[in-house]
Amino acid sequence: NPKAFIFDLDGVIVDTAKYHYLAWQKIANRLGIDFTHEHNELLKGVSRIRSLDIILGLGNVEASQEDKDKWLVEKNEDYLNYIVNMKEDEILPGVVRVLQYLKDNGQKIALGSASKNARPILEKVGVLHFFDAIVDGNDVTNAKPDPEVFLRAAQLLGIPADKSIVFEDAVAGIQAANAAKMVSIGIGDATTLNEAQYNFNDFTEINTDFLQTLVNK
Ligand code: G16
Ligand code: MG
Repeated sequence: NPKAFIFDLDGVIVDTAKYHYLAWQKIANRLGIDFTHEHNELLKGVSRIRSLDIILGLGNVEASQEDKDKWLVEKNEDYLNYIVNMKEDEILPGVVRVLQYLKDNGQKIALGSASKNARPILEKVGVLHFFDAIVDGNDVTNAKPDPEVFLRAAQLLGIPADKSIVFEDAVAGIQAANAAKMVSIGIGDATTLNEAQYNFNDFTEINTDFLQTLVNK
């Protein structure tokens, strides 16, 4: 019986945070808001709308809904200009090997992301064909740490939650996986992601023995 392997996008498969940062910075600069790399960390795994509110909060800027809607569109258009230039070499180290191993061993693979741009990004970096299901920011009403995105992914794959494994780089994503009663695997700083059941700095540290253990669990 196959297991469901569910991947977050930003910070797990690709580092799109740097493009989000550049696009948000243009909006922030125009509004006179100091928006640093450290501030950008607060936006990881957070929805687009919530990200704008956080940035406006940093500068104590109040804005009308009309202005906010306009900035959200501008930000995304700018972000997409970076995305169209993404290349296959922007896939994070070890990811393709893990996807290929799971595929070769008959496992089910899904994406569980907050991004509304998930499909074009997966296509751009050439891994879209690995995914049996994609659940992204267009499909869910409750953001991580709510488990909705991962539960929906497992459901689409026809695999029970307790036979599902989640790879995540954000604290809220690990909490969502735990709330779904799935195996949570933190990718990144183990201290930050200490709520995860397993921790790795990146996918190069995940060997086939470990993957096989997950498959046999
Ligand atoms: C990603 C990023 C967030 C971004 C969100 C929405 O989440 O980490 O910074 O705000 O997607 O992205 P978009 O503006 O493309 O809809 P994830 O869940 O893939 O880590
Ligand atoms: Mg992420």
